[in-house]
Amino acid sequence: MDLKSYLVEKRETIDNALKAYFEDSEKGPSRDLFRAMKYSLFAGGKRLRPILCIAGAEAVGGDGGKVLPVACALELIHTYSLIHDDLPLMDDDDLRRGVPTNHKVFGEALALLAGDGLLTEAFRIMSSDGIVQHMAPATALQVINIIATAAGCAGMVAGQVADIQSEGKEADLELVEFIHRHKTGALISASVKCGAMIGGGDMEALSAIALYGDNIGLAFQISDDLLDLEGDPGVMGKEPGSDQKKGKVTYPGVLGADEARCIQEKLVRDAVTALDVFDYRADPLREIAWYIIKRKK
Ligand code: GRG
Repeated sequence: MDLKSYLVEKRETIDNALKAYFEDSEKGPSRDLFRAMKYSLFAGGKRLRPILCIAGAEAVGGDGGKVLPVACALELIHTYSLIHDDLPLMDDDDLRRGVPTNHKVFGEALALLAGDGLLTEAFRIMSSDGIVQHMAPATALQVINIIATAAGCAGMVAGQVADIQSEGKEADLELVEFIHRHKTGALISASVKCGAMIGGGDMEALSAIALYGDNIGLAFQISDDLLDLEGDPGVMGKEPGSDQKKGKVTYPGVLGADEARCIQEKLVRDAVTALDVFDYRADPLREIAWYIIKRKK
């Protein structure tokens, strides 16, 4: 399969769906808030999480179109996390996705609130009437629960706290794995899992997808560590070396780059093996797993 055209096609579908949620949003008294939300949402993200959600549904023979509201909600949650992560009180970054970070353009208060708005809007979308046209109410509830768990204090928020608290400290493999699985892996894994649930996957399919998701989630953050060490700033849209400057706990920092690459490759191999229970419809998931190793941004 041609992964590049698959990603382009899905990205366009997701972008159109996202735009529809924000139509006319800049006309009312909250226009500045919506401008700030849209600034980061449409700043050129890869849309990895929503694409994984769609590909998860397709892998189990489901209709990728039915997951679109949840796929969009995942991108809203991801974008909120980036805006907050870039704030001076957290990572204090000036550039994201190749453009000035949200607070650099809109100020800290509006950036904070734009993140809050995106997070809350995600849960509004996932709990709105339209969602049960695509899935049973019990499935919708389960999906919302999985995503809230992955994004909240048992997932991404916990990982972010551990990441901040361990800055500049000695770390071991257990700590770096905790940070990476929670900060980044949890939402990635939930994306593909929820897609497969909405797509109607049975227990065997869902446990295979869960294993795939957990492995690629961690592998993705290891690529991020490696890119920060040796990536091309022109392609990444930000300067490398920031992890080291901030004393971040990373896989290459704990194990060295070669060992980190070995672990990453094993994670991806195991992820792809977990997909053996599926036919060609899981090919996009297989290709995405290999892309995680090869990605340049
Ligand atoms: C603020 C609660 C809270 C959490 C923040 C996601 C996160 C937790 C911090 C971001 C720090 C960071 C750069 C982590 C590396 C992995 C990662 C999430 C990279 C960005 O995701 P991509 O590559 O971004 O999917 P795009 O821009 O393509 O959407």
